Amino acid sequence: MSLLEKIKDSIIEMEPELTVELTQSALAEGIAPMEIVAGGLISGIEIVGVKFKNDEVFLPEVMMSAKAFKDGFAAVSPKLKDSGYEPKGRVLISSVKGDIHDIGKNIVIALLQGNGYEVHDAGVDAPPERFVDMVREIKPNVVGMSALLTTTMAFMRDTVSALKDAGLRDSLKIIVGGAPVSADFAKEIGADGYGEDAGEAVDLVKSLLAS
Ligand code: B1M
Repeated sequence: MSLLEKIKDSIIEMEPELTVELTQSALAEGIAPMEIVAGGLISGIEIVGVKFKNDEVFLPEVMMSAKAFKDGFAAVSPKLKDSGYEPKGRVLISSVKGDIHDIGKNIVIALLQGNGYEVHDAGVDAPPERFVDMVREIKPNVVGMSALLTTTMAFMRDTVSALKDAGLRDSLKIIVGGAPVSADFAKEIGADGYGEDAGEAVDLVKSLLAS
């Protein structure tokens, strides 16, 4: 089995330490960083994404696989920058103010990274001002907000308003997601789209950046 296949399997098998070890071995062997990402890490997390959608694996497995992807990606990403790799777009994502749920958001991040996007994670409990500051600094093409509580959904609206007030709204697309959020709510607050799950979030980013 090739090293890339081993990396892919280590993600499916939820073995973050092994993923990092194998990624480092692949770099030491001179395999191109983008090949490691595309042929190893992405191949693995994509399979996990499909299995999750089909109810063949469940949350604890996805979280461990997402960690394996994230750790492997962190090991290779400095080399990617050196190799002139161009991401498909830049995404800033966070759980909104008052909300510390981040499991779903982290899966969205892993799949976006797996699909070639540069993702900046603003963490959890991010007030509108943090989004504004980070948008100024990072200049993302897309801002993503996640909320798991009906009480924190309101901060999505406030964040959209804060981005408008700061004159930044027209420079980017806004997507929202999380269990209590809906497509109607997204429309109501002036977001550009709603993703029901991590796979939909990736499709949404792809289509918004293509339009
Ligand atoms: Co909390 N919690 N929780 N919780 N928690 C819920 C959400 C709840 C539904 C449980 C319940 O009562 N049945 C309920 C919310 C009720 C409501 O308002 N509707 C709830 C509550 C009330 C609370 C507290 C208030 C409890 C308390 O302290 N009294 C408190 C609030 C803390 C806070 O945020 N301020 C709280 C705390 C916690 C823990 C810390 C214990 C823990 C979070 C750990 C963590 O995230 N690091 C936790 C958990 C784990 C849950 C449940 C059990 C699971 C959430 C989860 O991770 N789901 C949840 C009940 C449930 O959902 N069954 C619950 C799995 C995850 C993969 O799905 O996050 O939906 P999800 O993400 C999906 C999609 O929604 C979508 O893609 C993801 C992957 O497919 N998606 C996006 C998510 N973000 C997206 C963004 C996008 C696009 C798609 O674009 C940007």
